[in-house]
Amino acid sequence: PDMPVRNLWGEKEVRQTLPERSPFAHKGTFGKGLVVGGSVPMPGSVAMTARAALRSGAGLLTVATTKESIPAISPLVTEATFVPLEQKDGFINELKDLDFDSYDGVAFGMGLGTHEEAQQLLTRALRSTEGPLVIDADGLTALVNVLHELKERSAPTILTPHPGEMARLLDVSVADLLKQPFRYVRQFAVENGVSVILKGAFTIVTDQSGQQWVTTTGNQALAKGGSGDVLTGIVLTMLMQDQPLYAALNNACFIHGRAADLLVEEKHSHYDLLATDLIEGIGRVIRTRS
Ligand code: NPW
Ligand code: AMP
Ligand code: MG
Repeated sequence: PDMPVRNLWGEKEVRQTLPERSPFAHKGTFGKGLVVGGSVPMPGSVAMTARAALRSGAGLLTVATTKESIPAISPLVTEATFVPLEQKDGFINELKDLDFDSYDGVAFGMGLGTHEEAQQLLTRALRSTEGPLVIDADGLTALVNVLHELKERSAPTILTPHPGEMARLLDVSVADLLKQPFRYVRQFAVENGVSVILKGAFTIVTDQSGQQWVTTTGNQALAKGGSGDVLTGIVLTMLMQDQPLYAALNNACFIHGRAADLLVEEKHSHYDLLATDLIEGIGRVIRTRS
């Protein structure tokens, strides 16, 4: 829209950057990821993020969520381990025992809720995470009030807003944002020292230096609850692989969108494809890198 699209991220770029895996690798090689979020009303959100992270190749994956949600989530993600957190009214209300430091990457905010405590939880995550931190969903809602914390971080921070969430961060209307998405997001990313994945029919990746790329994979089958939670899991794992940050973000968007495209070609429709089907399509994209 407001910028000529020069940096399209496609198959060629994926092949050049997504690393082959060493036959001598061990699970530590591929990253220890942490997913923080989920609640009694939204257990599926983190289940999808965690499972997508595992299907994308995370070595180890931990979910920190309310104690009460674990029985609902754990059967959906057998391979993950759990940190049970204290809850109030079904939502996480403290992160006391959580050691952010012992992970290679953290994803924060899916299904977290928009209760008063969410802001303090986010602040703790921003201050304690010394590796890459991905903030999504309700984490982005909480971020609106603590934006000043972003500049204090030395490790990469990655935001994954849909246009509604991005507009809230910018304090502009969705209509205004979508008139000039490249300009708005570039300015925000550079000013706050973050990378941003602005999701939509075309997804725009912006790194903290203001460089921008576009992925055109994906289709209207993704316009359903849960699609974004899956993307966050893929992003988390890609960030823990041996590739530059911008490649990790773009490869995640490519894999997510292409999985939806292949599933619609091969066995689903725009109507019936579910976010969980998408998770099972990740492998097909990574296997052929196309
Ligand atoms: P509308 O509705 O079109 O007027 P919210 P959320 C707007 C969890 N989930 N272009 C939209 O506008 C998430 O993880 C849990 C333009 C509305 O104003 C979160 O924790 C699931 N506008 C939580 O739910 C599965 C757009 O943004 C606002 C837009 C809330 O997340 C589902 C909506 O944003 C879900 O992922 C677009 N493309 N997209 C589970 N199974 O547990 C959205 N908007 O209020 O932050 O709500 O995104 O649904
Ligand atoms: P969220 O709103 O957080 O669940 O994220 C929705 C995900 O689905 C993002 O990755 C979007 O890019 C993707 N998506 C939604 N609608 C479309 C569409 N019409 N075409 C392509 N991708 C879409
Ligand atoms: Mg979302």
